[in-house]
Amino acid sequence: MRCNLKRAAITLMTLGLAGGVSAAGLEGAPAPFDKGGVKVALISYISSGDFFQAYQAGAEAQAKALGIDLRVFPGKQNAAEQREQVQQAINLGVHGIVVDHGLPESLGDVVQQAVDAGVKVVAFDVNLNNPAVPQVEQSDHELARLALEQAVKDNGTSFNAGYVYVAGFAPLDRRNKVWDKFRADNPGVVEKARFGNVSDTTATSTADQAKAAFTANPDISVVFAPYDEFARGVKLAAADLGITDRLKIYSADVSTADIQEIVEEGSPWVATVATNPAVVGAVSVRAVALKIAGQHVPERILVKPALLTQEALRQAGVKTIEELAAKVPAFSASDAVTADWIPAKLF
Ligand code: SR1
Repeated sequence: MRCNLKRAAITLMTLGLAGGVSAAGLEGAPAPFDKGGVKVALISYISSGDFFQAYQAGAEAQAKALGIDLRVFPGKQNAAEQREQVQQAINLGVHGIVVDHGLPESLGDVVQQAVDAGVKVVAFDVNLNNPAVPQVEQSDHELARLALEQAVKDNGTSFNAGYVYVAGFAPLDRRNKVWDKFRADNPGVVEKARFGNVSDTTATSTADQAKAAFTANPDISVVFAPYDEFARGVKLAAADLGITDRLKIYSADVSTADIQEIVEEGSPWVATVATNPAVVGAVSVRAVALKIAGQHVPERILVKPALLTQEALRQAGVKTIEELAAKVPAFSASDAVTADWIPAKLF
């Protein structure tokens, strides 16, 4: 199912490309893109799950449109391996590296080695605190704010909540700041349980934790689960315990599989706030391409998310991410880090 999703994303995204790219280079582009042979490494910390597969598909489609030879280093949630992959990429002689998530403490020095070697580096969702490394992110504060505003709209300002969080991941830490402020501003919101897990089995491990949390706290009525794998886990737990009718889940991220889980009858997953991860992957590659071409890239590159409620998705009859992209402009493209020589029309 997930492989099909990725294939569908790539097929869609490679149709209708602006063209002009050949093995010899990209017509009208600055050096080194005019001659071709540009190598970029995409080094991920996590590769499993819909978000990261779609992100990679978007990066691959944008790389193809730019004539970039993109080397993908699959993430296995292994910080030591990700470090080594940065070193391998430097040794391969890549022009650029996109670092997708990871732990800043294990990446800082090797990324500096890459920068010192003249490699252009862009980070997605990992704070490397390096002025030479622009950061791509999804406006995580806005994302969390929109989800929590919807929770208040549906449930008022007094409810018992479950919260899914794992510290150390930049997007989750940014969303957590909004959760902390939200609770301070709304003393009627009580965090009864906090749990979470990020691994290659995030959803099922989170489900086990959620079951324990719901059993110990049967009065939880709202769960803030700001990562789609967390939301899937919570939904699984609620179904196993037979409590879907007294729970509402607010999340981040969206995929075709998520849309199906949200709109299905009786689903407790009532809202998510999301970007199209394929668009974020494309933005990351454009950012590194601009840096390789010696052009200006802002320090922070934001891709704005949109609120998707269960009600709105059902009303619109949207069943897939492609249908969503056709209806919500932000899901088909971003105007972040573009240039007239970059083919950016990916859908
Ligand atoms: C473990 S971090 C997971 C998050 O990374 C991306 O920012 C996605 O939005 C996902 O929620």
